[in-house]
Formats: sequence, structure tokens, C-alpha cells
Amino acid sequence: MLRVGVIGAGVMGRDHARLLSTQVADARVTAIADINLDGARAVADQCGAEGVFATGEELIASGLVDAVVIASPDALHATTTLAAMEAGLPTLCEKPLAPTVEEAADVAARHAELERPLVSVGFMRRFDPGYVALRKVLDEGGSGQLLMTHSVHRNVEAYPGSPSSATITNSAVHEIDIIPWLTRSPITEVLWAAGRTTTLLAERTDPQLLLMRTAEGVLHTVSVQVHAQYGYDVRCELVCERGSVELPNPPSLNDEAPLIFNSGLMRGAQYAADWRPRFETAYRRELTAWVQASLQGTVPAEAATVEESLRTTRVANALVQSMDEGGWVAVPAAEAR
Ligand code: ISE
Repeated sequence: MLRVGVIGAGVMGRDHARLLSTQVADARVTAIADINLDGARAVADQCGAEGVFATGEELIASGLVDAVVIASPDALHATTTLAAMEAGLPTLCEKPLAPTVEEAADVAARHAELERPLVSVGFMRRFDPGYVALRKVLDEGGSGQLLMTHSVHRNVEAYPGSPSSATITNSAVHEIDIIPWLTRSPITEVLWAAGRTTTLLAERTDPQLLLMRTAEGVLHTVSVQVHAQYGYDVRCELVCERGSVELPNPPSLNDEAPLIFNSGLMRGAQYAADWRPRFETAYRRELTAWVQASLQGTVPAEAATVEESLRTTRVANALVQSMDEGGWVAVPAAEAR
């Protein structure tokens, strides 16, 4: 049995605690940390955790946990991951590993010095049955060579107060992770563009268009809109020489067949309100693989590594540079900070 501490009792911390305590074998949530102690206590009560702490560092030092899930705000991921690594605890850090290259590179450098890997990063799309099936199509090559991909990533409402760059570092990082994973090829060059922006959001340009090129010259388009109002909508299409393959849209929620509703002279299907129901299977599989790997003293083979997540932050940074300065930006090589 793995005693898990969940750091951060916001949207994702609560959901990880729920999944770990109800749907993941061999795990028990024993402690919750959040600066909002009442919030932490409420989650602890729901999942039967005995420890409640104001900070991740206190939870890590409590002796109540064998492993931690980090779901605090993005800016705290790197410092908390470093603290967990120092305590020798297997760690699943929510994406991104860090919003800045400096912090991500620091974690990667210290992680490389450990005797065995301890940290995985929660890019859960790698566990989504749809993305897994797309990768298999490319591996098997039945549709011919990949020529281009088109992705759409839309949220109902933006987190309030975040700048335009957060659309890349917090949301589009999923595409930045999944495209090299699907194509088994690194992103080498990126371009940011936008046109008319929504009047419903003052602080961000929304939507944004990202173009990314992978090493073999394949072009990838990503349309990200974090304040799209109508539903949580994630799409991906592979354009190949002999046909195109795409994720079902809208996808089936919770493994059930999608329903098409005909009523009131309209035909329609249901969208999720956010990523939790859309990626519930992925989160469950990710946590299950992480618990089993942690019990065996290793990290799940399928999960994003610290090195891959450093690369993802480098690509995100290059896109923010393209946003600020215009034009294509080459993604710096691995050694450069
Ligand atoms: C959120 O943090 C997630 O990870 C969701 O998957 C993503 O769709 C959303 O844009 C992020 O804010």
C-alpha cells in the first residue's frame, strides 16, 4: 500500500485525491497540504486522510507519506518537486514541471544526479485511449507518412488574471508534450500568431494560433482558446498521405458511447465543462501506473520524464518569445539554458 500525500487542494488536487481514494488500487491518501487549511481539511475528510498541512514542505517532512502528487499552482511546482526529491519521495508533479526554463533545468540537473528516477510529470494525455490509438496508427504506418497535424484546445473559461503567455505555459503545454510523443520527433521551430481577440477577456489574447515544426519537417497547427464559453473541446487530426485520422469529437465521456441528442429541431452532442471528465480515464490510468511504479521503486515508462518536460518548457518559452518578438523561433538545443 502506497501512502500518498496530495499537495494542493484546488481543482486538480481534489480530483487526484478523489481518484486515488476511490479508483486506484494499492494507494491510500494519507495527507493533504494547502495554504487554505479549511480547503485541505475538507479534501482530507472526503478521502480519510489523517494529515492536514499548510505547505508541501511540512507534508513532505511529516513521515505520513511514501510518495506525493504535486497539484499546487504552476509557479510552485519546481520548488516543491525539489523538496520531494531531497526527501527521496516518488513524485507525480502536475504539468508543467515549471513555467520557466531556469527552474525546469534546475530540477532536471538535480534529478539526473539521483541514483534512480523519482519524478514523473502529469501530462495525462499520454494515457488517454484516443491519443494512444493515434500513436499506434503512426507507428503502424497504415495511413502512410504523416504530413501535418491539426489540434484544437478550448476551455470554457480562462483562469482569471493570467497573461497571454499562460495560454502557452499552462494550456498549450499539453500539445507541446503530446506532439513529439505522438510523432516520436522533437519540436525544433515555433511561430505564434493571433488576430482579432475576444472582448470577453481583458488580460489575454484569445484565441491564439501556434505553428510548430518537428525535426523531420512536419508542420503542426494548434488553435488554443481558453475562454471559449461553449464547452471543453480537445481535438487532434493526423493528416497522412493516404488519409486522415482524428479523435472522436465530441469524445465519449467516461468510456460511454457518445450520445447525439435530437430535440427541439436541433441535433447535438454533449461537451464536458472542463478536462476532468474528458480525461478521467487518462488520469485514472496515469495514477494507477504511477502508484504501481512507485511501489516497485521506479517511474512509469509511459509518463513524461523530467527531461522531456524540460524540453516542453523550452518549446513553450520559444513560443512566448515568438509572441513577444514575432517570427519563427528555433527551439534551443538541450544543453542551452
Ligand atoms: C489545465 O491546467 C489543464 O491541464 C487542462 O488540461 C487544460 O485544458 C487547461 O487549459 C489548463 O488550464
